[in-house]
This record gives sequence, C-alpha cells and structure tokens, in this order.
Amino acid sequence: SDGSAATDSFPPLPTVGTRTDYTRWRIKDNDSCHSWHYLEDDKEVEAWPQSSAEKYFLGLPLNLPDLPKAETPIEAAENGLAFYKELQMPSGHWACEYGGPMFLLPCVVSAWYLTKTPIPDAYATEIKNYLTARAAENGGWGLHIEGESTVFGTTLNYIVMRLIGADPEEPVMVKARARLHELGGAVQAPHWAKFWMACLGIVDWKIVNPIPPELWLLPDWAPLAPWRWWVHIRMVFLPMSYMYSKRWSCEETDVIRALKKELFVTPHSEIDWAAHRNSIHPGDNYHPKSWVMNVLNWLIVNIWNVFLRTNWIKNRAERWVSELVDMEDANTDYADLAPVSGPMNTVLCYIRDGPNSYSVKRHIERMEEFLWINKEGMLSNGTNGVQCWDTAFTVQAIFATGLQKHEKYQPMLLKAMNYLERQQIREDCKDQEKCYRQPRKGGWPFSNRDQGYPVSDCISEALKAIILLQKVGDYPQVLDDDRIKDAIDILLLYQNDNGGVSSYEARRGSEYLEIFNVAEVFGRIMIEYDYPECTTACVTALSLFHEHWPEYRAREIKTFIQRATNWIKGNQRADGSWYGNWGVCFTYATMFALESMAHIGEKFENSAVSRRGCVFLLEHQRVDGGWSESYKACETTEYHEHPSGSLVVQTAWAVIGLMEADCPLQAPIRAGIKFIMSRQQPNGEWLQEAIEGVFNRSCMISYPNYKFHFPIKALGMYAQKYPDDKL
Ligand code: LAN
Repeated sequence: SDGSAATDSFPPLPTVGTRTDYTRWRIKDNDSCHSWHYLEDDKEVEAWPQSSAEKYFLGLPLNLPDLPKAETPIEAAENGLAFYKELQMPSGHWACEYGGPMFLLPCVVSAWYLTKTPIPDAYATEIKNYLTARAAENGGWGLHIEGESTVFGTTLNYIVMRLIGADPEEPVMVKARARLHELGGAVQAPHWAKFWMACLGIVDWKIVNPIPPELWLLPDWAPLAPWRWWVHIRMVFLPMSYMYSKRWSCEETDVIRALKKELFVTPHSEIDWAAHRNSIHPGDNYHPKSWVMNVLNWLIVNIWNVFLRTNWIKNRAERWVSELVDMEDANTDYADLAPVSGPMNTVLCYIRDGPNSYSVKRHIERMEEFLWINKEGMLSNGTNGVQCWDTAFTVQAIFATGLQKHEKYQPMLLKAMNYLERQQIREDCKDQEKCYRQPRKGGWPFSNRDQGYPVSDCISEALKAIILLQKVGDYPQVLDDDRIKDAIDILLLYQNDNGGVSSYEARRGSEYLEIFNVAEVFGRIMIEYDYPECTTACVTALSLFHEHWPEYRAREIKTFIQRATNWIKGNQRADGSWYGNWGVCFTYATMFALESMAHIGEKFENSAVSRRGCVFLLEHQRVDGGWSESYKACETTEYHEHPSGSLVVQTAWAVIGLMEADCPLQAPIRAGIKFIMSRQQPNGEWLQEAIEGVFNRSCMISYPNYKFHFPIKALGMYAQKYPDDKL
C-alpha cells in the first residue's frame, strides 16, 4: 500500500480476488523496518528483482543447488549456514514471519476500518487467503493457529473477512458462522473482542466490562496503579480505556448492519447487552474472572458510572490517558509496543486528532510493519519483527561452530555486527518517569531500535553476540567500552527481589493483581514474573562481560549471578525440569537452566540440580534420537509429546542442554545430532515443523528461524566437543 491516509468518509470495501501474483511482492527493508509491497507495474517488477529471502518467505522455489552431502556435524552446520546466509536481509539481520496468534490481524484491520483507511485489494485478497487456509476443520478460528476454534478467534476473524470484502455466503463464511452460532454467537466473546465490536458499533458498549481511565489517576503508591502492571497489559488497557470512557463507536454502514445480523443467534434488537457483560464461552475462558473482579465491575457499572463519576473526573482521566499515549507514540515513533496497542492508539488518535492528522497518518504507515506474507497469504506478526533476537542467536550459533574464523563467513558476520550496533538504543525515553518507563539507553529490543523497548534477554543475547565478535572473534570494534557498559548498567536493573529476572521491567506489583485480570483468554498477565530463560540470558551475558572487563561493577555482577542462579535452582520442578514461558516448553527452559548452571561450574558430574535436569531430558528422548514436545505442555504445565513425532528444534534444544551440562553420556547426544542431520534437506535447509513459541501460557507463536540457528549451534557444539566423531 502507499500508506494512504484516512479520509472523512468510508472508502468502498476492497475487491477480494482469488490470488495475487506472488512474483510481485517485495519487502522494503528500511534498516529492518519491514513492509511488504505489491508491485502492480511491470517496469517496477523488473527494476526490483525478488531476493532469495523474499522468495523463501513467499514459499516460491529458490532453485538453490544441492550441496555435497554432509558426512559430519560440522559439514551439516556449514550446509545449514550456506542456506541460511541466503536469507540475510540487506540491513544485515534475519527476518521472518512471526505469526501464530489469531487476534492480531483483527486489531490491524479494525483500525483500518475505523480510521476509514482504504485497504488495498492485494492485501484484502491475501488476508482472505490466509484466513481461509487457517480456518478450523469444523469452521471458525482459534486463539492461535494450532488451537481449536473459539468465540474470540471466530468472531474477530469473521469480522475481518467481512471488512475486507468477503461474501457472507462463501463456504468458509457459512461454516464459520455456523460454528460461531453453535458456540452461542458473539455475545459469548471475551472482553477484547467485545471491545472491538463496540468500537465498530456492532454491539452496545453495555456488553463491555469496564475499562475506567480513572485507574490512571490512582496515586503511584496504590497497589492497583497501572504503572505496576506488565507493560503489555498496561499499554493495551490505556487506549482501550479512552474509547470506553467516550463509548465511542463508528457510524453504521452496510457491512456493520449486516454483521449485526450475522454474528448473533437472536435478533440484534432483542439482545439484552448488559446481561451479557459476563457471558463467555467456556472454551475462551482460560482465566475466569475472580469474584472480586465481578463485584468490582458491578460497582463500577451500577454505582460509580451512574452516581459518582463527574465530568471533571472523566475529562481529567481522558486527558491524562491521552497524554500517556502521546508519550508512547513519541518514544516509538508511532511504532508502539505491539500489534494490539498500536492499532488501538491509532484509533484513539483518529478520534482525538481527526483523519488528516499527522498522528493518524504516521500510525497507519507504521502498522504496515506488523504485516507479513507467507505462502498462505497475509497475516499479522506478533511484533514488528524478530530482528535483533534472531540476529544475536545466529551470531552465537556461528561462534559455537568455530567457523567465525573462516573468511567465507566474515561478510555475513560483519553485516550482522553492524546491524546490531545500529540497533542499540542510544537514548532514554523522553519523559521517562512521567510515562513510567525505566532507563533504556544501552539496551537492545526484540525487534528493532525504533520500537524502543529493551528486554532483559534481548539485551543479553545481543550483548553476547557483540562481545563474541569484538573480543573472541577479533572482529573490528564497533561498540566502544562505554556503550557496552551502558548495556550492563541497564541489565542490572532487571533483577527481581527474589533473584529471578523478568522481561521488560523488574516486577512492580504483587501477584495478587491477577485477581484483576479481566482479559479471560490469558493467564498470568498482570505483572512481570521470573523467567528461567530471561534469568539465564542475564547470567551468561554478565559472566561473559565479567571475563573481559573484570573491574567494572564486579561486586554487583557477582551478586546478581549468585542470586539469579539460586533462583533458577529453586525454580526446578520435582521431575528435574523447568517450565518455559516463551518457548515450548520444558525442553526450552531446561536448556537455558542447564546453561546457567554450567556458568557457575555446576554440571552433570558435580551438581544434583544439573544432573536432574539432564535426566529429565534423557527420559524424554524418543527411539529415533529426537525430542518432541507439544505446545499442550505450555497450557497444561505437564510434558506432552507432539503427535507428529520428533522435531528438529526440540532436539537441538535438548542436546544443547545436555552438552552445556557436560553430560557424560555421548550416545544420546550423538543420536540427537544424527536425527538433526537426517532432517536436513539437500540444499542445507530444515523444514518448518511444529510451532516453537508461546506467551501467556495459552497463545502460541512461531519462531521460524529457530530451525536454523539452534540446529547449527547444536551441530557446532557437538563438533567442538567431539572433534573426532565423524558420525
Ligand atoms: C514476545 C516475543 C519475544 C519474547 C522473548 C524475548 C522471547 C522472551 O524471552 C521475553 C518476552 C518477549 C519479549 C515477548 C513478550 C510478549 C510478546 C511481545 C511476545 C511473545 C511476542 C508477542 C507478545 C505480545 C504480548 C503480543 C500482543 C498480545 C497481547 C496480550 C498484548
């Protein structure tokens, strides 16, 4: 799209076709701010050839030659790198699809609709293709691509289909509608879906549980004050509260009128909206609201809103919320934290600033960066990308193979290094204290610098990559010591009082805040928790730093590591494993925890903790040498095998964990390595298997580059550890 601005009247719905010409899609890589463009003009197509990476993402043939068959682990790693190198982007990072959640595209498309932004036909066509491909067998859509269809997924994506111009009588729509009606219709939807439907004017605001902006007027000491919440929840409820406060809805149009008929099992005019405020289908109710929350909601709706809420309070709260949104926009150049809050902030700016404002135009441009195209069609990524994260792991994987010394790999590594250099955040937030942010100067984000939110483990992984390049690999120094120390200074802020480490910020509130979780579809979202993955990343980064700068903040670093590793020990489960919060699941976290232990010298031979972790992994190895954990483990917090058998990424994680712990049993590790090699394709690639990632326990998310850098790391580690074993 040309990022065309919103207009005063609703543009016509796009014309959805059957398929776009996939040879016409290109990614603009503006220092890793990605946007996909459909080239209508033949001359443009010629002038801008499709890269291997673009072809790969689109599922088009790359026609790469078959490589000499790998006989040894290191040859397999080299073949893997030969393929993976082709996917490096012009700015030096690795890009990928980051799909999985099925509630993100609806946020983007609703925001387009509400701001009257024309949707290009090519987008509409591919969005329809994607949703058609991802519809469940029994009709409808789930919370994420592997989940069963729910009211949440079905309602929101049905709306998307209609807003992009799909015909309600098409088979996929008929089936989805039937499924939705079987589940009780859209009145059974969770809070966030009700919110979007209210903005679209499909439901009355009475069906939406309260999101009072007054919460932001609470004093900082109040235990419920929003600055204490996990940043994602804080940033979503912020713009939501503004729309709720205004009970803002767009004008009725033909398609909205039609949706009012299609989404419900009873006639729209007969629905008692207030009575359905707490209606929710059991399949959507992962975290049922507490009775305290239900009472509180009742009091807000029936007492506060009716008798106590003065205009003065309303206006003050709206003004402050709106100012906080402005600060978020300023600190991210309108990219915003993620694709839920971003589209909501867009709508807020539209309501407040009007269709022709800079804020709306810039938001709409930046929302493009959430979109991605794969062989099935167009989807929304979970963030504006995985750039820094994957690039940092890729560099480390190459160091695990020892191949960084070879000239052949130097251009790739140099480009990656310069990329990471440019992505370090160089300044703190404007109005840092006022908008409840913490220092960020020196940090690295998960995606890119524009997004501007450092995360404990993203800082750590990027920092390790840079230190390896500069200190171990003899690559030129692109970051001076001060910049490296900046990273350490902010990393030290992430430790919680119990020694564990969180994601975006150290914990600011009590676990009791979960009582106020109203999102229903997610568990444990109100505050930051401790994560073995993030904790390990900090332990390893601080250890590596300390090796090379033994003087700098040495005492604090030592204490940090000691407290962090103690926390990891305490977090081990009775069966020897650790629960993974961001990857599937026990295998992922156990790999990290074993790495932490190894960094304090606790390994299989001398530590019960490490040995029990290894035993856990060994017990779950399958006869073909692989490991295979299913995402079900994240939901149920018990180990589950994946029905499709051994998986490459899981196997890589398990053998990396075992090698970190110096597990003396070579045979199982060898069998795992053999399995990874057996799954490698003749051109060096590995194929996509089961979904790798998770958040909030219930929602899965893809990490497509994991199938490259983790196997390469595992193969490299094996080759270094057993140089004589040719397999
Ligand atoms: C991510 C992606 C990266 C992930 C890791 C760095 C892997 C992790 O170790 C720390 C947490 C973090 C940064 C993370 C947090 C939650 C995110 C941002 C996501 C899983 C990607 C999408 C998700 C976000 C919350 C999606 C929007 C949904 C809402 C509930 C607001």
